[in-house]
Amino acid sequence: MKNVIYFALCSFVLAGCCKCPQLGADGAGGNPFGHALGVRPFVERDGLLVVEIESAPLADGWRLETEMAGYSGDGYYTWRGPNRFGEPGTGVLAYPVRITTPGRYSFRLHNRHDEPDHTECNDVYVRLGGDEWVKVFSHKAGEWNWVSRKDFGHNSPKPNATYDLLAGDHTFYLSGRSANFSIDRFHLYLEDVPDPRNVAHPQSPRAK
Ligand SMILES: [Ca+2]
Repeated sequence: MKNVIYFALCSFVLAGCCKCPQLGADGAGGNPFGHALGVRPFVERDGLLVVEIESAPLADGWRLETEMAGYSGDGYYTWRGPNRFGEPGTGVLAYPVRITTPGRYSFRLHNRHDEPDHTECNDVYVRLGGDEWVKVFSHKAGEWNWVSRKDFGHNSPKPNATYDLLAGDHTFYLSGRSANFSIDRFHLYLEDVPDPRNVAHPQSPRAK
């Protein structure tokens, strides 16, 4: 009996509890270190930094799409690989940034998912430099939105995503987690920045 329970538990964990429909298994592999090396960083100005997701080369499992209006830039990336619950580091996208004003930055992903159950298919992994991967999720479904909360597990606080950043260069990494989750751009901003989540903000310039 104990073995049966163990097998059932393993199957549940391996399959993930998400009901997201999945396409194929093309999310496997990819460059685990992203493409940040040799890429000029985006430069923060006046406490705001704006980066289009599609500024990074596509990694396995992500697709550049344009079907859902409301995005900015040339499109958005959708995770078309399989669910990667408990498996960060697949389809790594790398975004080098240069901070000139140190402080506590809010991190917001302009994102969308259309799963009727807003608790499903709603997340991606985020990592700053060599830190741990953290699941960042949005509970809003059916529209582009900026909800970006860190999830440290069941019964843990789920705060809005923030990062304490020193002046200098950093790299943010994203990797696929939930099938069909779409990401368009991200903003990093200090508390006193006016209208910080407006998609009309242009992408930040790259360092010379
Ligand atoms: Ca975009």
